[in-house]
Amino acid sequence: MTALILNSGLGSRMGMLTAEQPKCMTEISARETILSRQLQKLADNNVQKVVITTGAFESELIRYVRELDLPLDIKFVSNPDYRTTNYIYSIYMAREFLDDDIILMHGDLVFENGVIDLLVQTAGSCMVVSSTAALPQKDFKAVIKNGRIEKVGVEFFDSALTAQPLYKISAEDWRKWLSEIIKFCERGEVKCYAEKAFNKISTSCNLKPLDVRDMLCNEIDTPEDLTIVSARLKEIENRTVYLGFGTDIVHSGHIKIIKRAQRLGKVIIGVLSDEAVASYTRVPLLSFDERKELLANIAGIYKVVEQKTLSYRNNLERYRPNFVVHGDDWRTGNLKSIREEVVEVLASYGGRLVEFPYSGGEKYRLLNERSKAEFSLPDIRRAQLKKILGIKGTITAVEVHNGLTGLIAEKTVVNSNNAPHQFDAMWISSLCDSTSKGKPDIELVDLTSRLRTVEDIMEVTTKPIIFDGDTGGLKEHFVYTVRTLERVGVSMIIIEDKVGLKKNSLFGTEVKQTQDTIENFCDKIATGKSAQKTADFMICARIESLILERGMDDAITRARAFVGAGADAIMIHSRKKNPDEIFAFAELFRETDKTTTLVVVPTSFNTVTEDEFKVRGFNVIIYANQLIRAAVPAMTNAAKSILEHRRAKECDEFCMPFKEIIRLIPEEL
Ligand code: SPV
Ligand code: MG
Repeated sequence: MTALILNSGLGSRMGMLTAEQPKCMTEISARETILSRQLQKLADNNVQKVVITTGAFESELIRYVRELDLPLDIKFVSNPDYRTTNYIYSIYMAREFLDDDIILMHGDLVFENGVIDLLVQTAGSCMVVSSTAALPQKDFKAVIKNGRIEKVGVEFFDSALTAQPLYKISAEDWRKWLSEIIKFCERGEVKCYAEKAFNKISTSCNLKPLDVRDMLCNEIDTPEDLTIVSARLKEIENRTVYLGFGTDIVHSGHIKIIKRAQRLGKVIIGVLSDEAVASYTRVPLLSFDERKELLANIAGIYKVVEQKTLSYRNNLERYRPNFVVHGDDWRTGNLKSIREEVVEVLASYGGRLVEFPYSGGEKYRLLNERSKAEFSLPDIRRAQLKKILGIKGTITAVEVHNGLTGLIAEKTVVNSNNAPHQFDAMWISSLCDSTSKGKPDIELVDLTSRLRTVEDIMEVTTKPIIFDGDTGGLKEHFVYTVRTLERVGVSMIIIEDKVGLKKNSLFGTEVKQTQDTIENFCDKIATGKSAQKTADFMICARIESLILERGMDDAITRARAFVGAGADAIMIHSRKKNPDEIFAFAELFRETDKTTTLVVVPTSFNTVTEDEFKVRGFNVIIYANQLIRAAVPAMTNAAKSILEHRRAKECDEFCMPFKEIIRLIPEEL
């Protein structure tokens, strides 16, 4: 591609401004002249070859361009007869350098980035027009028929749009136009516009109108034009562009989008808070402060601000950017409703959404996969529970008992309140692990077997794991349990203050169960805490006083003692339908302890919402058995249907097609 800039003219309508230098050297801002801006825009678009025709003040022009020292290969072509000829003759003089795709522009044209970006991206030949500008009396208009430009000139008004002398012309079309220009000049027609030659051959070319509507693209002919264009440029330079950023890996695809955004205005980056990121994907590997620092240090960023929520609304209303830039991938999927809200807020004040094709190439997919894989490493996964508790305050966990339920916990996302919502962690329940093996929940399934379940789940998931450790067994055994779980990457073990043959708590006092003494259980907790090697692993003491109807005082006394012995968290359990005793416990506990993690398993008091638990001071809400309870009736019904109909057709109606199940399963581990 070669750019041809026509700079031979006198520019006499500019008065004093062109008394000692060519018009193209007129300053349009404190930093730019018409020409320096044109050349910079070409360089930005990787157009390296430039031909400049010269005439008046030729040596000043050449010296000036050399001093600009731009990464361009510039050829100067003199039109010695510039006083008596028009630019058709300058083009004729430059003809030997013009055997390429051509960008043709007049030397007094000022345009914003969007115009040249569009021009360069457009395939084939095009000329800049505006469907929103009033038709000028004396300047160029383009006559458009069947989507093609048939005539260009000042004299056409019918079927015409305002046109600007800025073209991109394919080598093929250019050859036709240039050979007509040569014919004109060689028979002495050198005082007309080059467009007169184009009009002769236009039907054999395919010159399309490129409608830039209200974007800045104007010639400067008079000092009045200069005042108007300079003011518009100032306004354009003050435009802001907003980009929301949630990722903690900044790759070349992001840099490309940032660079494109910078061409629209000053870039404000909204760095998503840790909580906002965690709400739609996973806990970020890098904290908010680290991500902010990283982005603030990318060259040319105007401002970096915090975006506290997934919703852009607050920041858009506060900063009122002219543009929001985003990859087009959010048109579908989890962020679709966020996008719709952005469009609505932008429309309320006249902002615009600019979407670039998402750089979802294989390279970036792999990068993403790799960073996700980090979460399956024991050290990283183990630390996630404390991290996410710190970020969110209150989190949820769902029961998992094998790889498949692990994948359901990992991947199930719903859209609620305009944002994606998912579980934060997984609970490996003793009840469900035993049930899935067809065994009672009485500490019969030994640790080796339970670890097999943990391993199956870990192999295919990344979310943090909370392990149901039953009573923890003998203190001497508990030490090994803690070390093993910690080593494989489990984040928290919950042990209940019972001894002897443990039965599931949901039986309450219907079965014989014995509570451990405070002293013994404190000893077990303290021994476990001193056995662990990292600061990330958590031991939670589960209090059975309410289940065994020993009263609130006993529960509170135990809670305080267990925290004193080193427990990182307290789980209070109840099997009442009514949550009153759970709420009463939380209130009493929080009177003196504001920080210890409080865990709840709302199986029987299942009407309480997560928000209410949060308000009452709970930090971990465990849905302890719902997946297996949902699966058993579904499987039983399928079995019954096959038996009743003596075939599988009827059962298929409530079966998921295997194609869909397979989608859950990762191809590689
Ligand atoms: C489990 O899920 O195994 C539990 C919680 O221990 S509960 O069944 O409610 O006792
Ligand atoms: Mg259990």
